[in-house]
Amino acid sequence: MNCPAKRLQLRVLLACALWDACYATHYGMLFPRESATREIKELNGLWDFRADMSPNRNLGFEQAWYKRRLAETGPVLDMPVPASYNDVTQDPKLRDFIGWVWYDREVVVPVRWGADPRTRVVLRVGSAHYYSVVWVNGVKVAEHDGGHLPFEAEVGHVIGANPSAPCRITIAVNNTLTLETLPPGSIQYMTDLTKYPKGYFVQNTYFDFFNYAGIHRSVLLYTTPQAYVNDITVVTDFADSVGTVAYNVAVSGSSVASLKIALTDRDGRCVATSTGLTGVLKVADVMLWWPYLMHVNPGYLYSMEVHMQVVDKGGAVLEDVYTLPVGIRTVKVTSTQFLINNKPFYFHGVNKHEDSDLRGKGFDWPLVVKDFNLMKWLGANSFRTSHYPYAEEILHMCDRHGIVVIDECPGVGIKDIRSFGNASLAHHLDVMGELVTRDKNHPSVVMWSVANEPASEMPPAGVYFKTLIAHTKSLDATRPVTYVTNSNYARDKGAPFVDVICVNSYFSWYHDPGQLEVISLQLNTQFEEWYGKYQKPIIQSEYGADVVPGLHSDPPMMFTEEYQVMVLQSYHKVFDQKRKQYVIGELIWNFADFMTAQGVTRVVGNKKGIFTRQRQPKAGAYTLKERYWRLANETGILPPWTKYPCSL
Ligand code: GCB
Repeated sequence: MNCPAKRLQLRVLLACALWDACYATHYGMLFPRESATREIKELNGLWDFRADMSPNRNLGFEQAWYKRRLAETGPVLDMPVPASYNDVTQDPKLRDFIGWVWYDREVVVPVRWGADPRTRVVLRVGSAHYYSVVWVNGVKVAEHDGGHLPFEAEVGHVIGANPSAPCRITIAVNNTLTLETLPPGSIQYMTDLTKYPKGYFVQNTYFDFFNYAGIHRSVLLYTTPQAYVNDITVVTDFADSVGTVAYNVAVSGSSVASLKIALTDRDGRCVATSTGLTGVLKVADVMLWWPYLMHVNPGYLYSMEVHMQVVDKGGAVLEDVYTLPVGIRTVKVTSTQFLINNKPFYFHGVNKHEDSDLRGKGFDWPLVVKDFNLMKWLGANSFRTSHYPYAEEILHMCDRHGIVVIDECPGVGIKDIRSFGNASLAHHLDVMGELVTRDKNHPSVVMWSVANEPASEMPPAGVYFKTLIAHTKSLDATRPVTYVTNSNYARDKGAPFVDVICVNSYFSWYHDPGQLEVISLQLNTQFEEWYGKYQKPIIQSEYGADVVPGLHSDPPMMFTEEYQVMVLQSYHKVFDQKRKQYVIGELIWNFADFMTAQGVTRVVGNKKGIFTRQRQPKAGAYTLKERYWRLANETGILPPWTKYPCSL
């Protein structure tokens, strides 16, 4: 046997043996997909809505609003789902509301769903910010702590009680942030009655984006058989021209299931088959998954069809079919490089927010498609999901287009020492579990980020991040883990545990404002110190400057288009020296302007976008576009359809 083949076999054996170590949790949150055995009913559109404006925000629970139609409890508003509720009315009290809001609507469910005892009916909320309680026909079915990640409940038993009756879904959502939520926040009561009315309180947050709230992603009902494919995990590898997909399938509702697994290529040709809950699919002449601008054919995906059959106690055959897109690729980190498929990958990308006019953080396909078109126009090959997990539909787009993702959890603004306590850590570990379970199969996701700019110099930060990073690695041994820092290299307690240093800096903006000439020296010092101390590859995970679009000055002054261009160019000169050594990426802050809380440093939001909030380019966008296409030309292979350089 030749060496690469032997190495591959060993790696496959290792992959099988390490299943438990690789993916310790198996509570299954497969993205709902229709199949021959699964149906979906989308519940998006207008819901009735009522904010609980009572002084203690608890009237809804005291009066049990979930027991009848919300419209019978008092005045309701039309509220679109998905959307943040904050910006869709003219009411400042609703824009800045803190506390419980209530949604409800009636749904017509196919009678056979409720009537058939072999059908499992699941209600799924893609995300609701922040704390949610869900009832179906007045029966509580779910409670979930945390925005940005999906949660589910089996509701067949409630619907089945009266299959032909309309089904009322009520969702109460509370956006209050405390020192133990992620992100953390605190409620402050203003008790000086000479300055504030009685009972006045504010929500303090320690992050720089608006605390949009409501039902932000799709609400769905979907079916599976009672015995069903609950989870699938794939780990991919290759040697020479042979790819491998080591898989593990978790089945629920039956202990004996027979499985047929078939992997098909893009043209629908079956390239590998298997049976059994765990196994390895071998793919000859493999088409690897490559990032955008690194290969002529980026984002190549196979389809893995899992076909499960069980015979239930009554002798009836139950079948379930689930098809998972699979990209075959590897990720490795050395002390100076980030390797995808063993080739150096340089992140030239952006940081984003889920944020837009009117919708706030509500999922919106036109916005998603526009943003992907803009990223590709820019020549960006990657982004970070600053500062929370994005919608799964966005990750599917990344898989298909070859856009590389640093997947960040909502650990942003951990600044108060009380947010390093046991309860906070326990919740943080849970959230990482939910995130890894949701996103582990996306080839586009190449690294986990467990936090953004925590107070990593505080004494408890060392133990906190050591535990959190070790836990994340125990959930997924196949991807590097980082957190994003901006603190002093020598006092950063978590840095010894990360695989890649991600550092944010705003030279000549927050420090030495207006002094463009100091950027190159200070940035050079930053890189040398971090690398000198840790010998790990570094990503400049944020840099930038605010621009009020249309403001100009020469010589450049802060907030003008020219100043942003100068900041970018000054950083780029240093990146160009250091990327020959250990700098493995640069992510601009930010892709687009976004809304923040009101404050004296924010002019209707953060204006560091290279695009406006309406996605129109500022001068900085052209500077970056020119650079990113040049970088792509040097380091990658441009797809044949690319018009570069004529399109510049
Ligand atoms: C940062 C934060 C980001 C802010 C940005 C800024 O370091 O990570 O959330 O928006 O700076 O513009 O201040």
